[in-house]
Amino acid sequence: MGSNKSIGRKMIDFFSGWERIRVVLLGSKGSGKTVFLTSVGDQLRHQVKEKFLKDWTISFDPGEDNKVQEEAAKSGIPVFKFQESRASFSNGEWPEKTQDWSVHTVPFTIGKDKDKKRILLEMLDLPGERVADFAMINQSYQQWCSWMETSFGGVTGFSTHFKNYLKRLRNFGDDEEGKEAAISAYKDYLAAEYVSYSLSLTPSIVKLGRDGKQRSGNKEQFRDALKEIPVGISNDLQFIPLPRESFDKGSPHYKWITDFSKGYEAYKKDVIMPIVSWCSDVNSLLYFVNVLDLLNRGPEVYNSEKKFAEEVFRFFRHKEEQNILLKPFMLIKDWFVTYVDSVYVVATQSDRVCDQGNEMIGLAYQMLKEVVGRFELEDGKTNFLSCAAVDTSDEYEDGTISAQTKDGLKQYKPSNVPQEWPPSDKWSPGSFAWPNTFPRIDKRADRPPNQKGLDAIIRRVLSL
Ligand SMILES: Nc1nc2c(ncn2[C@@H]2O[C@H](COP(=O)(O)OP(=O)(O)O)[C@@H](O)[C@H]2O)c(=O)[nH]1
Ligand SMILES: [Mg+2]
Repeated sequence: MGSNKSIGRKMIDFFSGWERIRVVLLGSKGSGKTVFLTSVGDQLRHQVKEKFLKDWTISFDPGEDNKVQEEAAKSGIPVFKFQESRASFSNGEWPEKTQDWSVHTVPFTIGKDKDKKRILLEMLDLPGERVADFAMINQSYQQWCSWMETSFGGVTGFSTHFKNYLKRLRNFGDDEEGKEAAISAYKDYLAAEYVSYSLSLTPSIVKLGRDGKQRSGNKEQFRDALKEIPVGISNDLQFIPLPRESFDKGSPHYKWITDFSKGYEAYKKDVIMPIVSWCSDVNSLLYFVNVLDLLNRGPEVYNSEKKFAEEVFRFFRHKEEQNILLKPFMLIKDWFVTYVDSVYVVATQSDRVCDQGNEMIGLAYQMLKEVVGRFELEDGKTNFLSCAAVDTSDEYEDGTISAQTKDGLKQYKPSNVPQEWPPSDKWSPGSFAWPNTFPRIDKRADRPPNQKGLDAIIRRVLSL
């Protein structure tokens, strides 16, 4: 087994008796992170040797697991509700979206001949939207404001909504009423931006809540809900971005800065730092793409997700670039960067099509090869893969599959996955359609669901 850990981490591992491996699962809502987390947890807890890591023996000790889960709960990061999620598989359902970000820790021993290791696999389920707040790392309120303005407003920024918001701010007086109006204008902006995938939807708490519970509905419903939702951790600790000119002592909004800074710092400390410090020492980044869903939804959603992925990846860098001598300078240049040592892109839900995993990988590759290429990782530290974390279908030689759909058990021929993303003028939403399928009902709790491709992913993650 390979290892590429920092000396500090090696020491911690040595004293705790565990080799800790950290993974961030990143992807937009519905890309399959929760299902993956549940299935992997189950495969490791109840290894079926012919089907999962067959040249290795995995043993799992429930008593030890209890201790580990108790420890994890103390960290302040939500603990993944494994049992609940796993139980939904048994009932032929998908896990509910009640908790959208959490850490799943699985302790196990893996061995081959005399080579045995106690591994603590820690996987963070991170909704892409939360990454919007990563720009706050190592930035003061003033620096963050200026970053927001440059990225989304001003001459260079790409959000007309943000430019609009900055313009509206000028109309508001410097009193309490003016401040309320400014916060409300920012909420209008958030609602306008809500429909697009954008890192400008920050603080992400407005959309994800504190523990990742997604607010849904259309733009109007979202704006309506925002009436009750503070922009920050509480009504007294709200903050909104202000343009650079507000930081001049003579500016009318200068006196809001003290309060907004306070709200900003509290938000950073409470909501963002626990996640970011968790992410500061990550082995692998797994980026999930729901290729089939993107094909179904058409070019507009594809483009916005692609751009979103590009923005999100800017917050991650390859660990080896972290040169200690250069670090003081890097802090200025890359204030908000998280380091990883391998990046894998995973095209999910391959069981919904028949034997077309390679086509799915091809599409994910076309979409993300440039962003992933920027990491300049060596061979083996980056890959494009596909999986069906829960394989819901049986495949037949004539290219048909049979699976449980919302209309019951159906045998059908799924559409072909194209070799390339279609050109925009020939691709409208709905030109492809793959039915949603459901897990097969199986009440046995000691047998993990069938899967495809998890083996290859986990071998890389564990450096087997
Ligand atoms: N057929 C199939 N559907 C899946 C699979 N993984 C996820 N899905 C579907 O995608 C939905 C969203 O998955 P989830 O893991 O909750 O996505 P998340 O938002 O990224 O955590 C599920 O409710 C399923 O409908 C899979 O392996 N096979
Ligand atoms: Mg989820």
